[in-house]
Amino acid sequence: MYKPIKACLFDLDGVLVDTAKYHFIAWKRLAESLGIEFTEHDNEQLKGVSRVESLEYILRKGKVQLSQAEKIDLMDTKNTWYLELVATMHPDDLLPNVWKFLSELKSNGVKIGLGSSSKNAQIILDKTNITPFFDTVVDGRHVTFSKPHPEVFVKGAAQLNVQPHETIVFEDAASGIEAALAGGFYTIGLGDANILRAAHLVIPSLQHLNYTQLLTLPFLENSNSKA
Ligand code: B16
Ligand code: MG
Repeated sequence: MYKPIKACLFDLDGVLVDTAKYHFIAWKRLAESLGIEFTEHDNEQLKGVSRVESLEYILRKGKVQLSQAEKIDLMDTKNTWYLELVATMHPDDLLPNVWKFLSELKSNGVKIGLGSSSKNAQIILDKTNITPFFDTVVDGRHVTFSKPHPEVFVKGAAQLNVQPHETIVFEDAASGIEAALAGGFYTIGLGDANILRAAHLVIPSLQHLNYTQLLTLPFLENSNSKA
């Protein structure tokens, strides 16, 4: 017997679209303007992390101390550069199989929610034409605590009127998996199994999953559940 899944909550950056590459370009430009080196490794640490905490990470790395007003200016600058890149996005920028997988969930009555740290999430959903798939969107504008706090997913489940143990969270960031586990959700990590090893299952991307497989995932067997 497999536990039925009533809802799926998706992280955005790195799960549905590859905006991490845009965050990287914009943060690197900002860090270098302050004389601070910014690497791919640094970018990995910032996945799922809020804008303000991302800036704090960079300033800590460069041992730079700034006033609150200066920090706000820098975040605005980074976001302007980031949005210039996002403005070029279109439906082809969805990661492979995303459209098909969301369509399958929708036609089988599985509720769909977004649980993203990004305050730009709605713009990206609109640019890629997937807003109509979502029964709820919870993002950086709606939460007090960022991942690894479970708030974004707990709010999403509440808005969908489902329980965490009826819901799978899809995440590409260690902080996101931690957040979902803290909220009592099933978790599928998308990406590197070393980084996401706490998840119930890790697969390379949504390209490797369809609705039929979702019904018989090993961790949904009643006897073998962490959630
Ligand atoms: P913004 P997710 C996160 O989105 C990104 O992974 C993270 O790198 C970014 O700093 C954060 O959103 C805030 O984004 O500056 O657009 O508000 O992965 O939780 O969908
Ligand atoms: Mg992400």
